[in-house]
Amino acid sequence: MAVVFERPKALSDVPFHYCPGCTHGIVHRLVAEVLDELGVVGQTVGVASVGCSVFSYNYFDCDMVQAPHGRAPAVATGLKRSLPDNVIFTYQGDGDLAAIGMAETVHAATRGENITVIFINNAIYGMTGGQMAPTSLPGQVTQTTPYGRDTSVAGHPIRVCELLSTLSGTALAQRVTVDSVKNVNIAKKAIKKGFENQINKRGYSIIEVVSTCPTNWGLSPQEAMKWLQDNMLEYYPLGVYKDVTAEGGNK
Ligand SMILES: Cc1ncc(C[n+]2csc(CCOP(=O)(O)OP(=O)(O)O)c2C)c(N)n1
Ligand code: SF4
Repeated sequence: MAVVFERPKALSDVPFHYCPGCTHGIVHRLVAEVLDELGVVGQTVGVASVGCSVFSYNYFDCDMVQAPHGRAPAVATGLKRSLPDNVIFTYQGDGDLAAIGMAETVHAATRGENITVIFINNAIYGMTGGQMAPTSLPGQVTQTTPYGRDTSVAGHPIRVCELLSTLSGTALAQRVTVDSVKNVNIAKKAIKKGFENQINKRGYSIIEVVSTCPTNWGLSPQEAMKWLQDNMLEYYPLGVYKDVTAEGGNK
């Protein structure tokens, strides 16, 4: 019988612990499919961060390092510089990348570190119970903004791709989501481009995936996907913010 669906080789045979409706699992699969297609699993080192995806080191069947507290880009820098022929990626949430890890992120990008960054923006701190993240939307109710995020007190959400696209060392800054088959396919292409950039030594690539956290948003999986579509995509428009391979360089 023809095989129509199977687990990517780059994923271990370990069940995910993610909540129902959480998009971490979809993105894990896309990264694994890309590693399989590029034939680089045996030479890849992933860097897990803090947050729900800390356990990604159990799921990706390549070498993994865990870098707490936003230091994933710094650890990835060291790995890539000492192992230039290996493929190095980080997998980071918005609390990790855009709060405690923002300095490392900006400096790795501006140095043009030749790494691939998978950035999961679910507008909240998932693992620790739903506190406000730098990416939480204006008015969004979280554990630490029970009356909604007041931008006059808590500031405005950070648009990471727009910010990093201004830096010379950034090769690719693209925002995608995984709310439909069409968008899953676009997301996979972007992730593949991010890894191909690294193989071709083009510099820092970031793929931001607008994601769900049904558990901490207090919504069902279906409601969460609709909330993402109705609220997040307006503040975080999908698209390519910088692509050095595009005609004319930047966009
Ligand atoms: C310096 C520091 N502050 C706080 C924490 C606690 N902490 C662990 S995970 C996390 C939230 C991570 O959220 P995010 O990166 O958005 O990932 P998610 O769980 O939503 O996937 C926090 C605050 C920590 N580990 N270190
Ligand atoms: S708490 Fe949120 S981010 Fe974490 S696994 Fe559950 S749905 Fe996903």
